[in-house]
Amino acid sequence: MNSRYKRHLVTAALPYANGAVHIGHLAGVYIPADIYTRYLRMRGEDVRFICGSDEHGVPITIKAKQNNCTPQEIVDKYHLIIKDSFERLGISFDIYSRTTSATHHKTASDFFRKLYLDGKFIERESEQYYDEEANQFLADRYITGICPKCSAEDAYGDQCEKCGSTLSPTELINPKSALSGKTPVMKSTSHWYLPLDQYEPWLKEWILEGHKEWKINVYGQCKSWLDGGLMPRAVSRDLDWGVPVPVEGASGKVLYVWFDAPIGYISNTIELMPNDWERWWKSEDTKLVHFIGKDNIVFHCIVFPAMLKAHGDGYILPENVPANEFLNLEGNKISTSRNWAVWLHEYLDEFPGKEDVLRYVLCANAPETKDNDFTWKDFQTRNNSELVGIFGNFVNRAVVLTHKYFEGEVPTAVRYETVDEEVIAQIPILKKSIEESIESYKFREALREAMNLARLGNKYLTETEPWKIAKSDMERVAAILNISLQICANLAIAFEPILPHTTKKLRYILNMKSSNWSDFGNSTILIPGHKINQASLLFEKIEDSEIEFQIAKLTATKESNEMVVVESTETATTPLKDECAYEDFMKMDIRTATVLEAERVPKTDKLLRLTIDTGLDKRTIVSGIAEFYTPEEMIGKQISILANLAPRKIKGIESKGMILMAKEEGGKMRIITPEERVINGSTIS
Ligand code: B3M
Ligand code: ZN
Repeated sequence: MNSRYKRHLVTAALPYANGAVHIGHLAGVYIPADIYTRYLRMRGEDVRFICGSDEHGVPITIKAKQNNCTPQEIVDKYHLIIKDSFERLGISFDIYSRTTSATHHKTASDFFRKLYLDGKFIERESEQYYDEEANQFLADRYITGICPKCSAEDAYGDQCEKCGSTLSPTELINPKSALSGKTPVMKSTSHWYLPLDQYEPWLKEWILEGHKEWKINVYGQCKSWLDGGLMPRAVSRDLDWGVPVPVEGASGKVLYVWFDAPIGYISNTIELMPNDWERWWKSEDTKLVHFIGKDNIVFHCIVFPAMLKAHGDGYILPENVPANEFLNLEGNKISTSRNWAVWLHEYLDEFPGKEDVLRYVLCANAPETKDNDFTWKDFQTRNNSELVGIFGNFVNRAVVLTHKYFEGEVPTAVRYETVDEEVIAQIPILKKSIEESIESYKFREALREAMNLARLGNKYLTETEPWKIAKSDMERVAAILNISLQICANLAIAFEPILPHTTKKLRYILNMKSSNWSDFGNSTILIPGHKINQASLLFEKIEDSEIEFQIAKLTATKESNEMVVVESTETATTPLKDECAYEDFMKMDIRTATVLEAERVPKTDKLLRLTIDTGLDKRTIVSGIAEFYTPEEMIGKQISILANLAPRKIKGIESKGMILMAKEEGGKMRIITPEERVINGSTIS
């Protein structure tokens, strides 16, 4: 790194604490940011990696309303889930704090006050919708009505989800307050605006002239905003959740979430280094890089820099803003509200020890230049044929052969042949290419090059076939294995930023104490006579059943999204049964379980034989649902069962228990699934 910078401040977008983190967030922001940061640290650079939860904003208040709880309860819940899952995945933040912290409230408040006192804002009156029953102004999301473009019934004040149009609340036909259902009235309110138009010439110069090296998607978005002409933007809102506007007579107003959130990068740095933070934020020796998703570009490249500029006080600006595009899931847009996602915390529970597989696949498929698709099949293939088949296989062969022929000691290479020299020469070339890729934010490319090192090793072993010459020429075998082990040691360094859990294992196998980037490229990292440990598998094969389970989970999501419509149009019901004593009901042991395997019972139309996990045991149930569900659909579904029904033999198979079904008058049956996945064996009462 020949850079002019003395230190690196790396930030990753602050996730909203109104939901968990999913693979789209990871591929777009957190995995690239973590690779970049780990790489810099390995190079001995002075780095701080800053993140935290974004805990303000309307989506959080809406989620709280839906859940009948306070916004604080919502953010407390998701902050913990997010923080914990990042940690388990090995995202190496130096701090992961939150914007409800006292430090953040003070920092954001001071920031606003300085701009206010310096006369950087303009104050404007405007007419906005007000709910007279709830006594509050309505944020755009709190107003619903008929879309003026496509006539959809339930468009929001800022957007119609049906046709995708961007709207303003006054465009909605027949607007209703989402709080009371009443028709809102217009009322005047005043807000503070940051006059972005005044910063336009400066921004044009700084970005369009000064940062032509930014990624095309980032530069292009900035250019189109700047060419279109900037307008003053409101930085306050009428809301009771957020950082209060620190100005006399502004009660009931808070800072707009996009004003306070980026200040969170500063507050979290202050929390991390209370005495030293200014050196990081106010020195031209610091390189500031923001990792974000494409929907955040305008805020990080235009609004936040204008805020920093307005503040004065020597704040530095980002040197780069490597924003990614979006990741889709199995061909569909990831959606939190429709639960169309792979949630990180669920992945970590369902694939223990496979943190790096997710890191690998999401880096390999990162939507760096265009939207990309994640599929479970691709996940399996990349694991089985790349991680297991190439990387794991090579290391395993080198280590096993070293134990077989040299009792686990690195042998001496007395002489190199041409093929050896060629392989050795490749290592520093790959190193250089990995460095260039990471430093220009091309992480897929870096991963591909690191994998090429493993490919190189594999090919080398396959071509030189040391096992065949072991009888005749041990000196040659020694040279080959020495070189193979050096490649393994180089792999342990090359992959460290991308697959930190795996390289830790690999370093243990090779008995390497540390991994310094400066050793990378070297073919004498492990000295002859150095003792290595026994081989153990770096990666395990992922079976079809594991993938089927995941696909079934998604299929169930899809169905439940569609099922809502079906249910609400039907009315037929069966008559009520006679009264039942509570004690009688309590005799039934009703629980949740998950279907592990499903197959048709031969020579029947209606029966499926299911193997289920009840949390207590694995058992077989025969159920008459084959008319309604195929075996494939049932695998992975969470169901409700009567667990203590006396066992019965059905078609010669012992069935232990019964699946509870919702049965329509017409005979249609659907399984009963908990609204959210719960632990198997949870009792139902
Ligand atoms: N919470 C938006 C998002 O997660 C927002 C990022 C803030 S970064 C300062 O897309
Ligand atoms: Zn519409």
